[in-house]
Amino acid sequence: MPNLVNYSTDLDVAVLTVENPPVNALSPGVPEGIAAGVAQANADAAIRAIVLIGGGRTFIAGADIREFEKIHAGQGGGLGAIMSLLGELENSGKPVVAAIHGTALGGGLEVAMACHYRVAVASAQAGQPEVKLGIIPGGEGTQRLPRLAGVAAAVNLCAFGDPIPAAQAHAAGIFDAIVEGELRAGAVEFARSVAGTKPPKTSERMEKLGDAAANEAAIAAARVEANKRMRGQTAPHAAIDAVDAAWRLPFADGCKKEAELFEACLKGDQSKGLIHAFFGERTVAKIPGIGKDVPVMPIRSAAVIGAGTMGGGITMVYANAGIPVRMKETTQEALDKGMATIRRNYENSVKRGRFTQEYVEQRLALITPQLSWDGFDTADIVVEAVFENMELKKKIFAEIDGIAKAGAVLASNTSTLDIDAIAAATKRPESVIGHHFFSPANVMRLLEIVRGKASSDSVIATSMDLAKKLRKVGVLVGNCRGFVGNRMFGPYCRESIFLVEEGNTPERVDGALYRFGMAMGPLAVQDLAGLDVGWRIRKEYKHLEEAGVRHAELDSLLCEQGHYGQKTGKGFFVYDANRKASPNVEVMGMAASYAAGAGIGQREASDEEIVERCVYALVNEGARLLEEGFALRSVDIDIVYLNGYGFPAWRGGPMKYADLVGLGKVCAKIREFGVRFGHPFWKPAPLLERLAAEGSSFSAYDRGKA
Ligand code: 3H9
Repeated sequence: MPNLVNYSTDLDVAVLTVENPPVNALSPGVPEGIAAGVAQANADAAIRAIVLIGGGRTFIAGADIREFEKIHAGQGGGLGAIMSLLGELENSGKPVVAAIHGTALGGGLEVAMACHYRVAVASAQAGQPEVKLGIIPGGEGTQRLPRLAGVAAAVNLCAFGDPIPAAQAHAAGIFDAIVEGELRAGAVEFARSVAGTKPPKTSERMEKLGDAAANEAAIAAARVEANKRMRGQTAPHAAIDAVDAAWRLPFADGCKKEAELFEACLKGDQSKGLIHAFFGERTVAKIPGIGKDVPVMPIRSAAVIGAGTMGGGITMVYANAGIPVRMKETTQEALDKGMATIRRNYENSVKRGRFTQEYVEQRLALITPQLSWDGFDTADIVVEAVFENMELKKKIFAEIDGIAKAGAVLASNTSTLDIDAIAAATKRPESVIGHHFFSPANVMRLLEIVRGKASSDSVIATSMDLAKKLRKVGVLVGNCRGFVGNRMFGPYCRESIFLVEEGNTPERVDGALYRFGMAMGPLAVQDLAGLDVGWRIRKEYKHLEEAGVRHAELDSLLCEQGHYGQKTGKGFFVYDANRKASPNVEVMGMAASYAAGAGIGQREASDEEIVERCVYALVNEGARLLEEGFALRSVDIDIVYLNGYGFPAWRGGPMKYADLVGLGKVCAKIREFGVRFGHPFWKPAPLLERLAAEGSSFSAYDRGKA
């Protein structure tokens, strides 16, 4: 086993330094190394106290999440050494002081709480983020944390998973002291000050456990909050149950309860989905063939063309990242309107407490609204965000080509158009790339980075790096109609509309998908995006439609009557002045008369059928994208759907969900739909068919490509 814990001494204090970069996770060898260090220090008469510290950028950031993946895959992986370490630390005859910088998270905080004291630098953070991985603290954290911080603070940390800064952890009683200056020296000094005293055991502390009435109120409040903030997730409730046990049961029994709950969560599909999402978010940043040697251009200034919904949102994204940004429009009126919207958005953020007034002023100062091309010749990136029209975009790119400096990134925010055709309007197609932001751009985390056939490696690497700086999740996709997200969204929406045409109310269809976990139902999303968008595109591509194949028609019928969704107050739903939706009583009548004319049978679909038709439509198109190479890996598709389309993270994304259902079952159902509906699109994608026949999965396919 490699030596992952370094033992050194500072006179009478032993210092155990965890050296397991990048985040000092408790990988196999780390708990054993710490335990060995504690034993060595206890056996050495010259040592009077022990400091546990992390080497590099952080204290221990938790258990090694790869071990959970191994457990999920039935490939071993164990936590036994962590569990025995906790007892060995607490039972050490010589006091152990955890010295914390960076992040003490999950198992890292649990190890620190099993130590006798915790000291931290002011910039440190502490947290139990396990619920974000679909599990709960499994290293006795739900039992020790309430003993240090009280039930109310502990239940919030364990149920919602957000870390807290050192000052708050100190005030709560989790940290004993904040160290000014150098951490190691401060921790050694602290350790020396407690050497020779009886080490206090957190498990034996009772003074913070409070009274029944207050604890019950805190637990009940956390449950209400969990239902609101983490709808559909089981881990937050399991975490609440475990913390509840801490004040009701003796420590050992509480730990047993925690272990049962932890085990149940770890075995469940939600942890598989969330752990897939955790690694997925990091995997998408890795582009095969584009290594660290590819130069990344620094983006210090930006220029955006268009001050509409997208242009304004993108401008805010740059300003929020501290990058000075010019925003150009063609008329003063449009420019003023765009700036007014930006100001209003910022004001709302201040009202909601998201930003301070001072922060907003600083961001606004970074934005230069203008009608001219001034400064476009020095910008490191030019982002086009005008109306979705190819001729207009080509004209603008030809214009930018004549102005932008050599080497500048030229990005289009198109959501459907051909990047290669846009790039061909310039004499430098290698500099052109798609940056497809999702509306509202300043809120949605997804950025589809669309690679044209000429986009240079450096422009791709720069875009991926920039995404991170803009606090977006950048996913590299290929250049096909709709790219990854919207190409899949088409079949998903089609099925939702078909279901209404077959006699299911929009409330039923959206309700089933909302209960599945989608942030919004597909019909409400279409109302939000504007039904006219799809209607116009459909008219433009009418010539490509296959004769005799059923198409969703109800959205077009609504548009023909002037109902475009939220923007006109009516679509699949009716909207009041506050955009609150209620049923549109006219929809079912329209659906019935259309269906009668088109010979579409009326039948009520179960929740199961609604979910299967809509979600498997996503999966099947996803499989095609994967096979055609427009998505690099299935996990890229999942990350697109989790961050841009409100797919529930605890289901892992559409492709992971299909893996969890079993590709054999998904494929059989798609074939069954094919027989039942006779539509050519209900034909399993060849890749799906092959993987299903092999008993394989999309995740295994990804691993094969890695
Ligand atoms: C737990 O502790 C359960 C216990 O209760 C049970 C005890 C019995 N394991 O995010 P970054 C990798 S559950 C394995 O880019 P940053 C990550 O994949 C755990 N790997 O850096 C990436 O790899 P790569 C509770 C991990 O500076 C690299 O490290 N803890 C782990 O932006 C850098 O990561 C958590 O949930 C891990 N625990 O952010 C903390 N953590 O380079 C999860 C990271 O190959 N981690 N990696 O792509 C985080 O939140 C962030 O990584 C952190 C650093 C804030 C620490």
